[in-house]
Amino acid sequence: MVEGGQYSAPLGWDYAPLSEYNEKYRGHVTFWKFDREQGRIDQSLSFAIELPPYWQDLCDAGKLVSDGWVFCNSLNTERATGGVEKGNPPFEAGASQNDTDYLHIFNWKKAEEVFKAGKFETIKDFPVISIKTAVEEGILFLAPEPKSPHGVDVTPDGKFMVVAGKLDPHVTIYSFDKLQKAIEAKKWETDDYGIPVLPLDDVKEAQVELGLGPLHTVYDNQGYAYTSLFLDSAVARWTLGGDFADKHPEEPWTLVAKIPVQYNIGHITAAEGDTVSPDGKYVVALNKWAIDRFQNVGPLLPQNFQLIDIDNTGDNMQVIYDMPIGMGEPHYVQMIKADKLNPWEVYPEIGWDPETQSISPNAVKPGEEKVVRNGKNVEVFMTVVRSHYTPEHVEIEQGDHVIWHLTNIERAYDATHGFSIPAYNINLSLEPGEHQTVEFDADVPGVFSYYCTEFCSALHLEMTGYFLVKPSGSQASLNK
Ligand SMILES: [Cu+2]
Repeated sequence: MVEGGQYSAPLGWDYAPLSEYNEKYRGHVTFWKFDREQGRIDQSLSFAIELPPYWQDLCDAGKLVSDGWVFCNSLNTERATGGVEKGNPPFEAGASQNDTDYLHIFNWKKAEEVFKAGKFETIKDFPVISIKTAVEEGILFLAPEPKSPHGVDVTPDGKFMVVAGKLDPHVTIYSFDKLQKAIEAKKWETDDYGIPVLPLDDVKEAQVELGLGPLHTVYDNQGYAYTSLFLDSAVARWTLGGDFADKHPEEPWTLVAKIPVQYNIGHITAAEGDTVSPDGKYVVALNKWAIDRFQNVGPLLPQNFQLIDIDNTGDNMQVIYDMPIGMGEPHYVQMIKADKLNPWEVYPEIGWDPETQSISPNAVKPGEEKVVRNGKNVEVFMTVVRSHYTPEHVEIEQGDHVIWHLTNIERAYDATHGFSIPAYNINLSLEPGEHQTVEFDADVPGVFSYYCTEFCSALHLEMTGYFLVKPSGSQASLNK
């Protein structure tokens, strides 16, 4: 997994004044090893690459022919350091002076070899390949890209990298083949840090003028690309070239149609559009603003998803569904075929602990419910089923330490129960077969209802019990 560092700073969170920005501040990209078997990041096989203090942003991995390579955008190659309050140009102006920023091109497979050969420094316990090593080993190259880019998106065949510069009305398409030829030809200048900069004209395949504020690009199965246009509030459909040129009737690298969305689209997703075999049919526009699209229910407006039917050629795209979402801007969405999901309907066995993915040793069987006291420790073993808890009375003393085991013994699909003791801030959801244990000190005396928080049957309100906490004995109170 590849992670751009975004804003530059001295590596390892060291201090350095902004006057030493060029020398001491650095960008970086981190390559996290993902262990598929464990479903976890393996930090022992992860490393970073030191980069100039440009702001490395989004990345996309190569695939098929470009497998083993990674492409990352950057902005603020001007190395502006802000300080509007001191009379300096604000970041937004200082970082937008140049016509181009740098596409960062990494040979990550080679970087992994260099890392495994021990050619790195360790900064705060994390391995970092230096710029110098990355250049010497042929891991890192730059190419100019239109100013203030955001999305870099590799085409389904892995042969092209599409970059959208927010302040340029075009998308720029790089050819992986041309990048390789330019690298082999070693015809380059270098940036201030000695990194090869491949000439744009040598590596560019095409530029397509789409409109204002292009951000991100996704793909369908008919050789079309779809780019979000932030300022136009539109989705642009355009044609891919290369091997895709036979899939559609239009000229390659041509704008075919634009469909308006409401309002200001940011990210965009297509059905399996990031893969080597996109599904086509649908695109979702992830809109950053909703403005007057929905009823005003207060200053925080919803954001907005719009589903676009793209299952037809030419300019017949249609917005077919409009959905407000009550959260901040989602930054990535993947649309995958539902038949790829194969979730459990209920947990595999009664007493299942979802955290250990096994039957809990404290799982409670029907007929074996009990309350066990051991000094000040009280363990409750409880079953949960429509529509009662067993036991329905749990009586303890103030100051007891309570370990409460709950097993939902349901085997019916969707038969979820809740368990709540609000005064003790306890609130569980127990899916069919699930086991949970909660542990707390019963420091507040009184009578507390515990009850189910899922409407599980006509007698759901009757699914309750009493948790009785007797005040500490009068003798104990006198002793205080
Ligand atoms: Cu219930």
